Formats: sequence, structure tokens, C-alpha cells
Amino acid sequence: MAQFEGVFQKSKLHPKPGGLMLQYGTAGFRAQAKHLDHIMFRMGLLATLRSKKTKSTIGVMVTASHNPEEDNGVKLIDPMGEMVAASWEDHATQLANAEQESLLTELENIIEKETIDMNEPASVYIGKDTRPSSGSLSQAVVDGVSSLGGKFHDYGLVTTPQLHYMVCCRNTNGCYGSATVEGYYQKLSHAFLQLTQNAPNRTDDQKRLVVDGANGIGALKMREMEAFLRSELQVVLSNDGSRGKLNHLCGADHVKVQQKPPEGLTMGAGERCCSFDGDADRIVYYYTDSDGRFHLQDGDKIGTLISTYLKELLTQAGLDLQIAVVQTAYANGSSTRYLEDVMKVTVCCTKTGVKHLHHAAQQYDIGVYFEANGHGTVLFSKAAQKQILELVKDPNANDEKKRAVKLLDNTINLINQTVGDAISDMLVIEAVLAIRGMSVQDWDAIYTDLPNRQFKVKVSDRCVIDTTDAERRAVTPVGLQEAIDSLVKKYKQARAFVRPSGTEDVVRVYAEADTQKGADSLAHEVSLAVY
Ligand code: 16G
Ligand code: ZN
Repeated sequence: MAQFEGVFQKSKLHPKPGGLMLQYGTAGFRAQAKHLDHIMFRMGLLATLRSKKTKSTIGVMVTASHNPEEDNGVKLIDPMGEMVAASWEDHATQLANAEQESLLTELENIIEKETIDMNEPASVYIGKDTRPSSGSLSQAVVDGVSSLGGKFHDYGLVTTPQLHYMVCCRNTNGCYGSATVEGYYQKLSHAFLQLTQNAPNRTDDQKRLVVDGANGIGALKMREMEAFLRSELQVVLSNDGSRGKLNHLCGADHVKVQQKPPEGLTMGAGERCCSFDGDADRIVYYYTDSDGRFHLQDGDKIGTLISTYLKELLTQAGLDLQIAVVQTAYANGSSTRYLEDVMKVTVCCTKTGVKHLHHAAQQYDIGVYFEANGHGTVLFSKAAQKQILELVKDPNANDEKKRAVKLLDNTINLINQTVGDAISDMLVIEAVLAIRGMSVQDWDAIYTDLPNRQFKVKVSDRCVIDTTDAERRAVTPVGLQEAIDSLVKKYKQARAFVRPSGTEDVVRVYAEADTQKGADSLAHEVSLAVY
């Protein structure tokens, strides 16, 4: 243990409040910022071990995404920019909950279990969002890394997807791009400008987009990026952090859950608007029509728009690649029906949480994944990218093929394949609308959402609910699913499910039906069945 004396001494500066137990959940650790100092130090330690194990750079992002400003959190990023492997989530929880005197034992357990060679070098990339607590918490991560002799690069204020991107660039020796914020802007803006050349006659009105930055890091980064876009996108930035509080009455989560526009944003009738969340890994679009009615284009609509565009390009390019859309139980039934019946694309449903969707999307040539809440991206298999690149270079391809494959190539470069990215997704959506000459209203009209309602139910122990079939059916408690089935039968075009939340101590209830009244009433009845 002598080699860890330095760790032991340093850890005393980041003491764990006795008895506090936290779990590395769907989105890492999340809690009130004041409880997290020891967690950050320990995640610095764990990231260093993970780096030694994988012989790669690992990322540590300090953020609590859409949660209130007083909260904070931390997520580890694996070598290719994806979420940390599930077995290491358990290590994270063990290490986080060890009392001071057993910290070194816990550390050694992990080293032994994972057969880590402590002589390997370690490298950790660190980023943070704009929360007041993020500065000192990311310093605690630095302390953890340094106390184990790891090297670190502190990127300071970055969006979550920017840090994922940086980690991937570093571990692929620059093949994915250069591991700097500037490199990120250059790669994305270059691809965007190439794409918009295919829509030369856009008016200023069509180039204009109102962006709600959730008073967070996304607003800051959007400002930095604007110059790179050379007026091909004219961003009207609201909730830029100069006045309002992070995520308060604004941002993607607020808009999606409340189904209404954010505060602090002026929107003219028919004007295209979008909201980022607090760490800019989610986006939703919306507009109000001339009758003042609010229309939301959530993750399902985004996934549909992008997959339709890609499918069309594949056909034009004559490429035989399988495209699939990955959704969760929350996907609106209309979107699933449209994709399967009209678009004839494969639709696959997974459990909630980005890592599940990401993993499922990796199984296809092209996997488009979006959660209804606006988190998503597109993954292209290595083989698919190779085929596309070969066709770009093919001198015998006719003009239609050439155009389509060039568009595909630039679209790949515009997409952040490591994780959902509000800025990248926004540019993809803007490019697709421009190229296809679609207004936000045309996009909205692709299909009509079934009315739906979500509720949270407080129960004494949410873990008694166990689900199967991608969380669409409850296995326990006995009788619950039968009760839900018989309630659903009372409504038209209805569907409902319950699942224990992975981030809050509640059970979530979702219902949809042919009318809003029906969806509300079904959600209410199902909530009562949960008690
Ligand atoms: C986390 C997940 C998000 C999921 C949400 C569900 C990541 C990066 N984030 O925020 O994808 O939709 O949890 O929360 O995986 P719930 O389990 O409380 O409903
Ligand atoms: Zn987020």
C-alpha cells in the first residue's frame, strides 16, 4: 500500500461525508453539488486506472446536464468517446461509497480484478459545464488523477459531446479530427458549408434560427462557433447565460416535458426555434402556428427526418446499406408506425439510456438513434463508411450518384458519432431542411403525434417494478401488467407502460391514446394501478 500513500493523504482533502451512498446511474453520478467533492476525486482515480487498463485517454465530464443549477454530476468517457463500460460503472459505485479507511483497499481490489499494470502511463481529458460548482469539482478530478501520477488535459468549459469528440480524436490519432475545440468547429462548419452549397437560394429568413441555450455551456459554444458558419446559419441566441439561471424555465428538457416554449425567448409565428439542454447533448425543435398553437419536434421527429433523408441518399447513390432507427418505449406510436409502414425502415426498441441505444445502433450499417427527449446521433459502421468513401472516388459514377454520395460523405463529417450532440444535430437538421427545401411546418407534417402524457409516481420502493421487452411490459409486481392491459383496452390507439426511473426516486408512467383527454385519463388510471 506504500505506493498509494500519496493518494491516501490527498483523499483527506476530499473527505467523504460519512454514510453517504451514491450510485453510478444511467447518466453517471448526479446529486447536489455540495455532496460531490469526494466523488470527483475518486473518479479522477478511477479514470486513471481505466486509462492504464485501456492504454488510452479517458474523459471525465463534470456536469448535471438538465438538472437544476445547484446539482452537479460526473460521467466517464471510454476510449472511442462512448459511455464507460458497464462493469466499470460497478467499480465507480464501489469506489465512491468506500469510507475513508477502506479507500485504498477498494482501489487495490479494482487493480487486482482488472489486472492493471500500474507502470502503464495514464492520460485523462477533463471538461466542465458552466455551473458555479463545476470549477472546484473539476479541480478535485485533477487532484485524483495527479495523486496516481496520471497526466491530464483540462479543457475547461466544453459541452459534453465536445469532450466525447476530443477523447475519440485523441485515441484515433487524429483520424476523427483534431482534439481541440477549434478543430471541432472547423470539422463541423466545413461539412455544414459543403452541404448548404446544395441549397444555394436560401433566403435570410430560411437561414435564421432562434436558439435557446438553456443559459448554459451550449450558448457559450454557439457564440464561439458562429463565425465559422459564415452567415449560412444566422443564429438568434436567447438564454445565453447573461441574465437567467441554468435550465430554469428553459432548455430542451423543460420544453419537452412542459410541451411549451421556454421563457426568455421571443418567437414569431411560424419561426423555427430550438432548445439545447444544460450540457448541450440534447436538442428539440418547435414553432407556434398562426393560431398560437405550439408544435414540438422532439427526438422522434428528428430521427424520422434524418433517417428519411439518409435513406433517400442511399437509394440515389445505389448503395445497399441497411439503415435502422433505434427508439425507446417513449417513442410516439405515430413515429414508429410511419417509419415501419411508410418509410419501410427497420425499427428497434431498447431500454432508456444512451448506452443502450448506442449499442443497438452499432449493429447496423447505419443506425439512427434518438430518444424522444432529443438525445441522439447517427452511427455509420466502418464498412459503410468505406463503401461511401470508395464511391466518392469512383470516376464512373453518374452525376446523381456523385451528388448523393458527396452529401452522404459530408453528412458523416457533420455528425458527432460519439454521442448525441445538440450543436452537431442542429447543423444536420438545418442542412437537411435546406437541401430538401423543407420548412419547419413541412417537417412537422410528416406525421402527427398521438396525444400522450407522462407522470411521475412516488412509491415506497420503486425497485419492486421490474420490466421486460425494452421496458414496455412489467414483470413484477404480479398482476400489474394485467391491470395495465385491461386499462389500455378501454381507449383507442392506446399504449401505456411503467418503469422505475434510473435518475430519480420515482416510477415513470407513460400513456398515449387517440385524444389528449384519453391519454391523460389513461396515464392517471395507470398511476393509480402502480400504488
Ligand atoms: C439519463 C440518460 C437519458 C435518459 C434519462 C432517463 C444518458 C447520457 N442520459 O439522463 O438518456 O433518457 O436518463 O431518465 O444516458 P429516467 O431513468 O429518470 O427516466
Ligand atoms: Zn444533457
